[in-house]
Amino acid sequence: MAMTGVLRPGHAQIRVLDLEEALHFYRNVLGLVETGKDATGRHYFKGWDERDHHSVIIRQADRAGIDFFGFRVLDVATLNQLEKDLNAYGVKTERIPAGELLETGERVRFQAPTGHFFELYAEKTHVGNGSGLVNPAPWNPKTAEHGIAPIRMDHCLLYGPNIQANKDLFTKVLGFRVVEYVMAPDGEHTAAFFMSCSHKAHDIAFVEHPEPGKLHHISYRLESWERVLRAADIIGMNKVPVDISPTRHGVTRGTTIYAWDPSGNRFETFCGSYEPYPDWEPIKWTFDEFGYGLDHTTGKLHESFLTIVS
Ligand code: M3P
Ligand code: FE
Repeated sequence: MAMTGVLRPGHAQIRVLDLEEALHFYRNVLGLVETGKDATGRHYFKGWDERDHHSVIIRQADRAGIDFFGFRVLDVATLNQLEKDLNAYGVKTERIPAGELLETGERVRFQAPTGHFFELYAEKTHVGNGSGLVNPAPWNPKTAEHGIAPIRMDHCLLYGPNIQANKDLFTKVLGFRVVEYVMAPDGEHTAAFFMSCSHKAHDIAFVEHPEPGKLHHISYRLESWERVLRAADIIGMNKVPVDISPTRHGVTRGTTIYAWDPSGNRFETFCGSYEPYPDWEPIKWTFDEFGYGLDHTTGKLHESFLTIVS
């Protein structure tokens, strides 16, 4: 399938309460690769198999949560066109100059109806995964074995009001499609949308929630279920607070763990899922079976998962 327009999740800027504690966690427990620090004190990270300069930025602040989530688009012409399309749809945009984030080109920022800030950008320095582009080794023990060591930042799940309007914006203007959705208990409204701009089961998901702009989780992809269980060992060895221990989701069929960084930002380590084609019909979950959508082993509607956000 051709991939044009919005290509993929590119970066998330996360607020942390104690920078030193967060640095230890992101470097050594989650095991991201640190790629830079800027003049404002922000630290930059990537998963070991990512090729762009960074995908996770952390910033010290007095409350946890997410500042913005960025998507890489095909090229500068696409960026300019998508900005025009957003404006024509009635969404105001702001240009953030190139270099404001290290090694990143100009960004187009907008606020979605759920209150979250999103950015589109076309350029970020390609730093590679350390194995080069000629006869590469499959993995590098320095980066792929240190901590949980996800291959990439994969997607996020965000909580806020008006998810139907977000779904319209992302599908009508940004080229996303709904892959799965969850009905509310009333059987009429939608409680969650899982949407893709690619071959993945989801690149972003939204859950209806009264407070705007909230982060439910940033998800990191691992290569296998064994790696998810290895992540569980590392989580236990470091006494990381856990929300849901290893299980499978019914929704999108990933195998997963949910836990919290030291500031209370939930993260997910997952693998699996499936690769939907663009012509596939979306999958619907009714609320009475949603426990199995969330945790397919127990069918349990984990209260903490449904209510705790940062
Ligand atoms: C994921 C995922 C829910 C399922 C969430 C699924 C809200 O986070 O990565 O597949 O039930
Ligand atoms: Fe997820």
